[in-house]
Amino acid sequence: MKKNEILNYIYKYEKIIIHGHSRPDGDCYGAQLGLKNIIIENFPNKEVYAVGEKSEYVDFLGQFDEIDDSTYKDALSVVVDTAVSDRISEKRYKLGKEVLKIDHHIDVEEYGDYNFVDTSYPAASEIITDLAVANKLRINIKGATALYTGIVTDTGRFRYRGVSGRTHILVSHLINSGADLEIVNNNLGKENIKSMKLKGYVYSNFITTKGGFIYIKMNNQILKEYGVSKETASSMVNLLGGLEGHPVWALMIEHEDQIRVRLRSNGPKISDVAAKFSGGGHARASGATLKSWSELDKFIQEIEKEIIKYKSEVQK
Ligand SMILES: [Mn+2]
Repeated sequence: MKKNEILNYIYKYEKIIIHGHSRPDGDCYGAQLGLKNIIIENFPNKEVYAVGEKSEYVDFLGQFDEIDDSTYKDALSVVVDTAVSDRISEKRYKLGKEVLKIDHHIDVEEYGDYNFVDTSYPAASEIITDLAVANKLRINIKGATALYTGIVTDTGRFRYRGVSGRTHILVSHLINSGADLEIVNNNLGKENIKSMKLKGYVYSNFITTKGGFIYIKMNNQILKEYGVSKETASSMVNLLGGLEGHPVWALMIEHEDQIRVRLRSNGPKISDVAAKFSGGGHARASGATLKSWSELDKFIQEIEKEIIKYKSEVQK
């Protein structure tokens, strides 16, 4: 589906319900609440809701709506920032008359009746912003602040590949529309004593391998001791990025019956390894799952192979 067709479905429906993924991040909130506010601002006669799980981290952008099953009657279900249907946080999206997927992750499942996927966008929020700007739709302050937050968080504050001239042009529209940079910066940069102490733990207990992989293991006991949620702990993965000679890093959290791995890289492609371990994602930012710690050695071997491959390619 072409980008300029997306809005036709929004035009067609009087009721639109916007969904995201479970354990939502800044981009998920940004794209959902950004789109919701664009619809409110430009189509005041339409009914629009954003639904899903709450995230403390980006709760400052606004709250999700509570709706009954009956609300889905004749509604368009939009799903943003979610590659696979398993990850859609509100399973009732299926109750909508039709489903429209808008995403920037590698296209592995066309779960929508209409699917727009473009991996050249570093954030789903950038797609939504582009839609608004290209179609001359107004973006209110709430919407602009949400979309700006989505782009800032998914690009690691404009540092990752994928950030382009387009990103900055669209962000300039968001700033001109009143995006509150200070509120975003203050909220994203909030530090509490628990997470600051946990950073100390990460910096003192990481493990490095000969092959250039660096990781930290966390279990329930550690999370309890530091009084942080799995979500907060997971957000620390990038503390391990940038160590000289270690282009791949990970944060591993023990869950009841599995270990969830957040995997990052500043060179080697890691998404294939992630896919071998029940995960996937972007070439340099992926997630994986280990059934138990006994799989860790195998996992490390696979990562180290990718590092070797990358080093030999770079030398060419
Ligand atoms: Mn995203």
